[in-house]
Amino acid sequence: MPKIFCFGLLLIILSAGCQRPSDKAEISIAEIWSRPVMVAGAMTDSAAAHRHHAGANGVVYLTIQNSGSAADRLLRVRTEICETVELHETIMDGDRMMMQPVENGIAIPAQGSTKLEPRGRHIMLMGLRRSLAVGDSIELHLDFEKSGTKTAFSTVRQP
Ligand SMILES: [Cu+2]
Repeated sequence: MPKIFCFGLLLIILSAGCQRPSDKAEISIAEIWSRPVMVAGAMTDSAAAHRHHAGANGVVYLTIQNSGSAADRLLRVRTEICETVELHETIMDGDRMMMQPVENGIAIPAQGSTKLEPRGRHIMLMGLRRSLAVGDSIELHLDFEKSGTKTAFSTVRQP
């Protein structure tokens, strides 16, 4: 075997041994659900519904698990079901509960999980294009800083 070939092979074996799985985030989505929302007129006249009910909003709650050894971050969410999507957190203004957009995404710790749940952080579906009925499934594309895009389906159910 030529010397140069042996050296190349050795390099490949060494570099394979040097791979560090510890530097990766391993994201999975669990317990993903949405509240039902009636968008009046959505079934009969979609154009009119769009004009009159563009303000109808939906919500998505979920648990994001990270079995990897690097932290990750949910940056944004995309879906066809509404006009825009925002990441929100719930804050108290005196005894009034309010929502505001989350700055810089939502962190998911290494070897941990982040829960978006009622009265806390959530994914806000702004300007729904149709009603969300119990049993419906909403396709969502979640963009993570390290893990790229994950597709998940939120099931509409009663809280
Ligand atoms: Cu909100």
